[in-house]
Amino acid sequence: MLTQQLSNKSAYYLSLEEKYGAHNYHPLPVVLEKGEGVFVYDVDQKRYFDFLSGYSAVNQGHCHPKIIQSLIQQAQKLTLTSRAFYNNMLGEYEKYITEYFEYDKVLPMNTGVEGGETAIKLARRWGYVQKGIPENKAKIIFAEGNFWGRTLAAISASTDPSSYKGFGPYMPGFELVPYNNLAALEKAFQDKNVAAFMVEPIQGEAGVVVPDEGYLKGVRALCSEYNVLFIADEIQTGLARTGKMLACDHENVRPDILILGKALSGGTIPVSAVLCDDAIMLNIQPGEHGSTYGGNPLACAVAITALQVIKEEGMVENAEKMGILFRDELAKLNSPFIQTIRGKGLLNVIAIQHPNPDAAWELCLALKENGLLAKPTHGDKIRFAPPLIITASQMTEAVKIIGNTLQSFH
Ligand code: PXG
Repeated sequence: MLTQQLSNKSAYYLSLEEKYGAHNYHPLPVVLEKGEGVFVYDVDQKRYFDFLSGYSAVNQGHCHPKIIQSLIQQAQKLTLTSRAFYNNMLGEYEKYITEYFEYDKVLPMNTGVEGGETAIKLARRWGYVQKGIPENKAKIIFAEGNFWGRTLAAISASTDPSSYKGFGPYMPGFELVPYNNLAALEKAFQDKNVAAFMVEPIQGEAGVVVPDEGYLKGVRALCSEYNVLFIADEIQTGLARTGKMLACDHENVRPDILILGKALSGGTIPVSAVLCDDAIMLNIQPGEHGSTYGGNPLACAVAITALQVIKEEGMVENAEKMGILFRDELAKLNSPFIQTIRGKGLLNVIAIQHPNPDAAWELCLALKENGLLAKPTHGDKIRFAPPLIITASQMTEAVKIIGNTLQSFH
């Protein structure tokens, strides 16, 4: 067993979590203590390529110097006021992010799932006030295989039993349609009480499911035709991850409500944002929604810099280029264990074909031994999503590690 190679130090930290922490995760047995750019280091100073990037929270690379500098500078000045008072960072951030993404307004939150909740509240309110949906009748449509977090509303929309099973009762007013199926969506839209369709432009947790070309354009057209809001959950796909600033940009569509999170703070603190135009945003009045930490000055300072460096350092272009290099090099390995390679930009996944049902997990353990961290998902898949600052020579070295690991894999 590869896990037997754990150092005493690592074993100690594992045992602490085992004894004192809830058992709600099943991590790879590696204990990290430092991160720098595309690399992380364990407690024994072993270096690894990080090919998970905190599920795309660390797009800008670990401990990006400029982001950390903003974090430190603002932390020494003012961190939280609550929204009971104004602060000198929130307005600047609101101006910056709304101009960056070309929406009238932003509503700042913290975690991704709160962004999702906020988007749905905005859509329901818009449905009642603007669309004329009768009270308490608003419906929100989701796509099967969606993942947007762990709150009761999020799991109520989930089709994954490990998310929802045993946590009922569930949120009413939610409906599901198959992903990547415009006919089913149009059918669902026949109901006049539908306020919104919330969808990931590429489904991340479902296993990097890329819809057919034209799907997002079709969603946009149907939403416009039936007066339904198009909510794009770009928490994982946004901020340059897929080789465009937003995954919706691949089809040049503009959602009515855009949700961002994760890399909005470059992996430092939880920062999420919901963006939309006045006709939607201004239906919520003072006191009707908020969060203690939402829009705190520390988050605002960090988010401005996290967005700045994406543009300054050309991360969109690099993600696109390195993604192509990665998929090409991986295909060249010609490994009998790789069944499929798919993805966009630096959000990629491979499906493993192997008689052993635990092969993907075993392979990730072997990759770890060889200095590359990735996490299996849905049994047979492995996601590869390094920070977007990865260079061509680093990518080549990383693919070599994957190739060598596959070669000695049985
Ligand atoms: N939307 C998408 C598309 C996501 O991938 C969320 C919303 C929720 O974000 P927060 O910040 O609330 O986790 C995600 C989160 C986990 C886990 O451990 C979550 C994600 C990916 C992997 C693991 O719950 N994505």
